[in-house]
Amino acid sequence: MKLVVIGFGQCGGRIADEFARLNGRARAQRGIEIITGTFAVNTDAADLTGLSSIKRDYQHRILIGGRKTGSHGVGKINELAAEIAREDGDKVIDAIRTAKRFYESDAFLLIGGAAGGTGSGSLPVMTQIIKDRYGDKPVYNLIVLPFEHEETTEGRSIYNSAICLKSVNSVADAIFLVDNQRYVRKDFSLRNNLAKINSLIVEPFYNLLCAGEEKKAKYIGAKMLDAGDIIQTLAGWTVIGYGKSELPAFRFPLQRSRDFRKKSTETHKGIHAMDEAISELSLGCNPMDSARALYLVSAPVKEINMDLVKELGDYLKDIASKAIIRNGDYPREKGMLDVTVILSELSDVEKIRDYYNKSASYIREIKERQKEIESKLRGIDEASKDIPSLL
Ligand SMILES: Nc1nc2c(ncn2[C@@H]2O[C@H](COP(=O)(O)OP(=O)(O)OP(=O)(O)O)[C@@H](O)[C@H]2O)c(=O)[nH]1
Ligand SMILES: [Mg+2]
Repeated sequence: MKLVVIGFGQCGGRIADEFARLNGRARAQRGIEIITGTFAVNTDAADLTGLSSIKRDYQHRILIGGRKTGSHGVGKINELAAEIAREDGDKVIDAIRTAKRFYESDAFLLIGGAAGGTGSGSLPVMTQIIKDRYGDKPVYNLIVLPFEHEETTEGRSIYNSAICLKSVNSVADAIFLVDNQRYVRKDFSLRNNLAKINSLIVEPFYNLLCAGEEKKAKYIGAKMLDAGDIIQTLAGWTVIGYGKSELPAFRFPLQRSRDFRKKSTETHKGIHAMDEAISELSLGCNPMDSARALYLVSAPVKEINMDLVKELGDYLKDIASKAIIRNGDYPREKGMLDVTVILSELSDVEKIRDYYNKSASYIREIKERQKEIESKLRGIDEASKDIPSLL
């Protein structure tokens, strides 16, 4: 599957930059292109300069709202970013249109952080503009949810996230939800290592996007997973996960796959990888709430057999029993067996419900505070009424 990737704001831009590197890796290791164009859009010129893999010209690093913000960002005011995106959206469309291999793209992926200003505000508006313009291609979002410490120290983080999520839900074809806090849970040192988190966020997309673009017969699986399968799977709230099992570097020739013991070891390793993929999903959710799911197993050709694929299918069916499950195998990996899982069309996501509820009380609180300020100001005005003014 080939994507057009566009990152908004600092978070979105950096993750898009990571996707540009992913495409470089696919090209160098496998001779495959998985991305037809990578762009970063920001109201902050310095953030655009800080990227490394996205092309440096103004058609790929796109500055919007320069006049309104002095090119210094919108300082968390996502309403302002939404307004700027409506005014400057054409700049982004022009850039996409001029990308050389745009016509080969299967879908768009728009990325941004929900809690900031630029990404949170411009991404929903640009999703709508791109959807109106290119009705025939799905438009997907990847939305990064804030760390816990951001939620507790800054009310605006939750409020911005709620607005962003509600807005994209009505326009995007599917929304990948990625919770920053999940990566810290795994390894606390990651809290300060955004680059590492970004590479973990992007990793599950590697085999997923490569599998359907594979040209060499020996790397095409018994059941190839292509863009059609992915597009059929993706709808609404979506999470993605990735897990792997290392394989022994060398095996004696006697241990052929016909050996039943080896087969069961492979299955065991496959289940281990899938278990990891499910427990490391990009956002915590209940798999039972998913209506569509997908898994892709990738390993050296000798390690993939139908038993393994079937066992993995049974395993996923057990925990996501209401989902239509699509699958594929990709005999490409070396030295490991990995599993990518997508759970899509989630009917409930606790975290999102939580954002909506908390924001509703935040809005009430802000209104109260505003009233209090106004009444105090009236008091001062009242006290000054007999004082002459120089103006
Ligand atoms: N995973 C990840 N999260 C990031 C990164 N940069 C920022 N964030 C998160 O994104 C949110 C802030 O959004 P930013 O992208 O910095 O904000 P922005 O869209 O540039 O908006 P303004 O700076 O307010 O104009 C916070 O929740 C951060 O934790 C990143 O590189 N990776
Ligand atoms: Mg910024």
